[in-house]
Amino acid sequence: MRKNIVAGNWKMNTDLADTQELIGGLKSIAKTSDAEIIIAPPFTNLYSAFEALKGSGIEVAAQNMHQSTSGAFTGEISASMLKGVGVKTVILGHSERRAYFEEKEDLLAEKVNTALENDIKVIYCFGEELKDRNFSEHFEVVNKQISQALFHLDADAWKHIILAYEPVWAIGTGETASPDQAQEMHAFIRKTIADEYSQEVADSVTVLYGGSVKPANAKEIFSKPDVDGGLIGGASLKAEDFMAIVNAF
Ligand code: G2H
Repeated sequence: MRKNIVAGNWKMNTDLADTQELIGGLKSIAKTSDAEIIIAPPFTNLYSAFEALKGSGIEVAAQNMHQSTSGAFTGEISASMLKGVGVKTVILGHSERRAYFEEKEDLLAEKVNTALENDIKVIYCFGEELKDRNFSEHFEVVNKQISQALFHLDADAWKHIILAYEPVWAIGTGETASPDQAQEMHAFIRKTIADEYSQEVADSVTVLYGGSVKPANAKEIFSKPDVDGGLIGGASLKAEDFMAIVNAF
C-alpha cells in the first residue's frame, strides 16, 4: 500500500526564528489523518528543525542537493552533509530549479543517483508549462521528464522515490489544476510507470500533486484515487493552513 504524504516546501522563506515558530505551530495542532508529514525548510534551518521535530513524527527534507559527494563546488551542499543534519528526503527537479538554475533531466538523474546511494529518499518534481498544455503536449512532456531522469533505476529503487506532479502554470499563481485534471495526469503517470516496470511498482509509488494547494481545495484534490497527497508551497508557511491540508485526507 502506498503512503499518503503532505510535504511543505518552504522555498527561500523563514529565518531561524520563523522556523522555530512555525514548527511550534505545527506541533500544537493535532493530526487527525493518516498522512505522513514532511517539511523542507531552507538549508540553514534544517538542523534546528530536525532537533525541534524529534519525537513529533514530522520528517525534514532538503529542497535541493549537489550531485557530487564532495569537492570544489563553492556554495553547494552534499548528500552526506544533509544526512548529518537529520535529512532523510530531498526535493529534486522543482520547476523553480529547472527555470532559474537550468536543471535538466540528465543532471537530475545524477542527483537522484547520488541521493539514493546515500540512503536519501527523493521527491522528484516535474510538470508541464502552460504552452505545453495549450499545444496538448503535456503528456509527452511529463513522460520525458519522468523517463529521462528515472527510468535508468531498477524496480527496487522505486521504493525510495516519491513523485510530485506540479504543473508550472499552477505554481504560486493561485491557479490550481482541477481535481479531474490532476487525476487524469496522475493516472497517466502511473500507467507510464506500469508500462516501463510493472503494475506493482506503479501502484506502490506515492504521487503528490503540487500547485496552489490550500485548505479550500485540498480535500477535493486528495479525494482522487491516484492523488496520494500534496507538495505545498505558500500554504505550508502558515501552521493552521498546512495542518488543515494534512487533515484534509
Ligand atoms: C509548487 C508549490 C510547492 P505553491 O511550487 O512546491 O508551491 O503551493 O505555492 O504553488
